[in-house]
Amino acid sequence: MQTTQARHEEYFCFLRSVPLLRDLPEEKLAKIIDCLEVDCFEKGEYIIREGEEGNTFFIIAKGEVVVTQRTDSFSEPQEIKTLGVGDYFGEKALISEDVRSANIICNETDTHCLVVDRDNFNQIVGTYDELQAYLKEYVEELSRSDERRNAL
Ligand code: WNU
Repeated sequence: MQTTQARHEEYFCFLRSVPLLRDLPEEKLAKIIDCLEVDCFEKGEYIIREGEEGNTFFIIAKGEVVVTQRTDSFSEPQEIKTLGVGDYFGEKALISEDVRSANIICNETDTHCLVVDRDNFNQIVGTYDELQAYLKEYVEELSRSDERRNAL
């Protein structure tokens, strides 16, 4: 069995490798580790569904996901990008206080995501201005690209 300490060290190293979190002080990373859960998905499983309410933020620890979105030009949701280890998603619904704006579909069997709920996300991001400003900016950029592709 893995000890709490070993788990802590493993995630600590991983979170340090995530560009978004790289510069966070050690105690913030420790706090994230204490409050995260790990969810596993199979290929084809929907992790997030466009239009649903969502209260979680995800970081990919293993595997790959695809992002798809409905647009007014096609009947089926269109693939807009793939995300892999160290990438994250689900921040937009939390920051914009809106429903999920795209689908996130598991693209590789045994994909692992670290999941942080809204309260913990707000506590972590809300107390770190640079991170908050960065994410706000990025979410606005996502809204602009949604408009450019005529997302519904
Ligand atoms: C996009 N438009 C929209 C991605 C992840 C993180 C960053 C891009 Cl900082 P949500 C659906 C999630 C959404 C985003 C993610 O899908 N997403 C996009 C787009 O062009 N969403 N509207 N690209 S991947 C990505 C930048 O995380 O958050 O909670 O759920 O709306």
